[in-house]
Amino acid sequence: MKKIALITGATSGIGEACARKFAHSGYDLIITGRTASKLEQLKAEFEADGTKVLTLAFDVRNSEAAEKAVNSLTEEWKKVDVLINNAGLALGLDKEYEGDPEDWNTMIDTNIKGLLTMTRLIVPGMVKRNEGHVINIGSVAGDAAYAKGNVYCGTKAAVKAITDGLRIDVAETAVRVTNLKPGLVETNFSNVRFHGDYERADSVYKGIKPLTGEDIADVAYYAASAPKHVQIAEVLILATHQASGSVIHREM
Ligand code: NDP
Ligand code: 8X3
Repeated sequence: MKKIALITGATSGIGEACARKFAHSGYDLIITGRTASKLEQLKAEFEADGTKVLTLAFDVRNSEAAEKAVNSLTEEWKKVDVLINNAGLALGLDKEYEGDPEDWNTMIDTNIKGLLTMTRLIVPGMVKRNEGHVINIGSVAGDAAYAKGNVYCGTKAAVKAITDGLRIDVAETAVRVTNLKPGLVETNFSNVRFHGDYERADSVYKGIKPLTGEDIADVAYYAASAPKHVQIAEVLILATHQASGSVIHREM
């Protein structure tokens, strides 16, 4: 059996690009997300190239569904070498005192609690086997808040602290822990953030060449394939004309 990568939120954007990168680089895959049809489409694509693929369709906010999905894996498939905690989203861009509490709950439940659920399910096996790698998709948004980013930025600041905490807690093992912090990546992210307002979503990437999911997948794979004694603890990946969460040079 080849190495196994489990990728949450593999149906789109960064997660889909990571799935493609790891499949083409010799990993077998467990791909997850809520959109079962897209998971099946990716499975067919990767299997045609000789990759073994399992699909697990569940909502990462539902810890019971996540546990059931992971428990359905055979002992062989439970030996996950790389966990990419990628499933996540931003909802809304509003002043904190005007934001929608339902959006806040969804972001907190997905970006923080969903990531913790998957960590709790997969990392004990890594610790027991004394091998494995957790790659959490944080964000430049977790380094410093930007205008109207409040709760989303808060969830990614939490990802930073939770990733650092895990790295401390597995320091006596050979398990590695990475926080990948992208800046602007053109995916479905802004369509989701603006609840399907595609024009507003497009404006996020106006006047700047944004990163692609593939750019982030390349860095994730680099971290996973570094020599065993090398732990890529944290990487901030920005488009060339982005300097921080709030400093973006646009050519208009
Ligand atoms: P996309 O919207 O393209 O992809 C998001 C993925 O997350 C989808 O596969 C979606 O799958 C999955 N997802 C969302 N909610 C849930 C849920 N409740 N349960 C299971 N899966 C879920 O966005 P990106 O690829 O850009 O985002 C991926 C990660 O990267 C997120 O954590 C995001 O915060 C982070 N990020 C994005 C940046 C960007 O500029 N795009 C920059 C920095 C970080 P499905 O709908 O099938 O459930
Ligand atoms: C996504 C990047 O800057 O839109 O985390 O928050 S940003």
